[in-house]
Amino acid sequence: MRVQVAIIGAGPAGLLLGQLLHRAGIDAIILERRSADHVLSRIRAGVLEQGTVDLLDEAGVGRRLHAEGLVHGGIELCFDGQRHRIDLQGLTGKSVTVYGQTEVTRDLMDARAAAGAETVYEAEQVSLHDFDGDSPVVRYRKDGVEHEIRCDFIAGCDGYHGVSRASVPSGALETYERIYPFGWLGILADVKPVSDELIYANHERGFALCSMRSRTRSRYYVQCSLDDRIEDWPDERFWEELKRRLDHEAVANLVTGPSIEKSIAPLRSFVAEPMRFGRLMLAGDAAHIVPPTGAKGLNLAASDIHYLSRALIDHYRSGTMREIDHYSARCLRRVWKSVRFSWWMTSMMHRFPDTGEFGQKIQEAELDYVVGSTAASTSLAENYVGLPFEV
Ligand code: FAS
Ligand code: PHB
Repeated sequence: MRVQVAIIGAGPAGLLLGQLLHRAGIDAIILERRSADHVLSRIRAGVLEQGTVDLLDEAGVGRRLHAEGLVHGGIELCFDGQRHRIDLQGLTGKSVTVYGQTEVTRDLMDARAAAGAETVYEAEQVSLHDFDGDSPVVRYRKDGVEHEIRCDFIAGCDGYHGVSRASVPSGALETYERIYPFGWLGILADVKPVSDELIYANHERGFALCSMRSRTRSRYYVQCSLDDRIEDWPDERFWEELKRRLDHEAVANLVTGPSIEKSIAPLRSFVAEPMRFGRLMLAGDAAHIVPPTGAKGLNLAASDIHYLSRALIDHYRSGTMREIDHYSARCLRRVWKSVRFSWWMTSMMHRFPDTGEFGQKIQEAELDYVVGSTAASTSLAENYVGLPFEV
């Protein structure tokens, strides 16, 4: 089999790239290790930057997003028992849209099926070959049969644990990593959200986040120990701990109920440089990971696909590699700014083992400065709504 682009991974990065290439008349196949149902079962991101919304519109999958997504003009920071609103819209002229990654993925899967573009689910033993030359090859097994795909380019959209970055000779990669000494315990519950906008809470007991998926489905997180297991956190304990980290008004308004999903996610910052090796380009979590505090992971994947789709389209229209040659540097400039913001928000909002009483006072002073300074609030706001896609 021969295609122009072989995409590894049917998460948001791979599906969005497939959709943008299809609309440009470029032939791409997607190979996904898991089943479509498994991919859709993952509960992940919830906040979309305006740039991501615009890209989904460009991909022709914005209808449900605009019908069901919740446009938020602000977020709230809760510390020292008080909530303070950051006016994203007033400070930047931009908003964010609350619309779950699961729904983004579903919309992209539906569009790809409607277009008749091929996705091979449950593709086993995917392997990448000869991407340092002009004729890369991808091999995989499906239902016990070996397959080989010849292509012009491979897009490694297979996440942090994927095969793409692992296929790059180790000497060709520089990696940067910071692992955080805590995790996020998240639950999904069909209860009314505690507030109209997201609440990020700093508390001496640890971080908490009040988010949502709709006006009737809430998403909550509390910082937890990396030693914790799901069974250590029955619903009752979760709700009591969340209340201890929120302000009085939020506690009074909190509607609790049975969790329909519960998971613990470790937090890390990770970047692999460069993001291109010959005719293999990495995108999304395959190249970088951020702690979810800044709501950047999914949006950075979309950012990479903004650059990668334009570079591939330019190649097939111009016959040159001029945009592909700039792909990695363009992505990394925006990636590192998002990595910095996510690290900064995580450092300001969480309880570290060495935070102590002095560290708690410093965090509260920083938060007090941020909410009291137009310059500092604007800096947080313009990073949160998403920095521009630079050319
Ligand atoms: P993904 O990991 O989503 O997709 C990669 C795909 O490749 C997967 O479907 C995988 O099955 C497939 N794959 C892997 N290896 C393969 C192989 N060898 N062959 C074929 N296919 C292979 N981001 C936020 O912005 N906000 C959040 O709140 C948030 N919460 C998160 C919670 C958790 C537990 C995790 C793990 C991540 C969270 N993220 C969050 C980040 C997350 O949303 C990612 O940034 C986003 O999924 C990135 O999309 P992709 O790059 O497509 O990678
Ligand atoms: C979510 O709704 O899952 C969410 C929202 C904002 C974040 C992280 C997670 O910063």
